[in-house]
Amino acid sequence: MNQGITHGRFITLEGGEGAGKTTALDYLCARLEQAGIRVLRTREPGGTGLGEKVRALLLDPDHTGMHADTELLLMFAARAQHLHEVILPALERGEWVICDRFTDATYAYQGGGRGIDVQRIGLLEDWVQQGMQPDTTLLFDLPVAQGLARAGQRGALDRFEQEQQDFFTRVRDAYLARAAQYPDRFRIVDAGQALEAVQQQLGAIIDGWLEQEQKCSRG
Ligand code: Z5A
Repeated sequence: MNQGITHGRFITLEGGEGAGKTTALDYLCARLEQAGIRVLRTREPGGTGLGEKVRALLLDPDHTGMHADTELLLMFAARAQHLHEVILPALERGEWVICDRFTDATYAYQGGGRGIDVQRIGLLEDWVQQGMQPDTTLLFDLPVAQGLARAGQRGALDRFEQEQQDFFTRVRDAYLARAAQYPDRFRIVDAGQALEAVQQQLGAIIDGWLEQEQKCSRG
């Protein structure tokens, strides 16, 4: 995290529906813990008692009339609590925080998907995060139809999953635009491949992180 805190690492996982983030989190956390790194696994929206209640409000398919601004503000309300209660304290303890979605999801879903002006999102980002950004963001990218087919095998759809394919196409485009805008922070994972091939890509990324850690600890 680049706000003067030099210990701990803040890694976020992003992607469209069914991209395999949750599956990848198990693998990532296990590999890092095997290497002796203290890992805190969390998610957005959610990650705190209060945030999980906000998540339930956001995903509830009964809330068909939720205004896009309400959705945006609820995302950042949950994020403020998550940052102060969980993420920042863990980084200060030297832990690696691995978070399933963060603010890039807001740019992708509320910006790309809902069409909210990115400058308005940026105002809230500055207010809540005060310059704080993830160290690394892994973008799990795959064709929209492939992701929807994977996610569709899970039964009842939440409020976001009920959106149409063009919504998810805008989400994917917005994610790819973010990755192009911040190439130093983003790593794109080809999530359309079979699980083993995805894990190979992740393995190479993790090896790179561990090498960096060794160099830092040697001074
Ligand atoms: N949201 C937002 O709008 N704005 C914001 O700022 C934030 C979030 C933070 C909840 O997120 C919603 O919140 C989300 C965006 C919005 N919208 N939706 N929907 P979420 O992350 O909790 O929910 P999700 O995106 O629906 O997660 P997901 O669909 O579960 O995707 P995933 O975690 O990336 O996938 P997965 O569960 O690991 O895998 C899905 C299935 O595919 C599962 O059966 C796996 O076994 C299978 N899978 C995984 N990898 C593979 C490979 N490589 N091959 C074949 N099958 C695979």
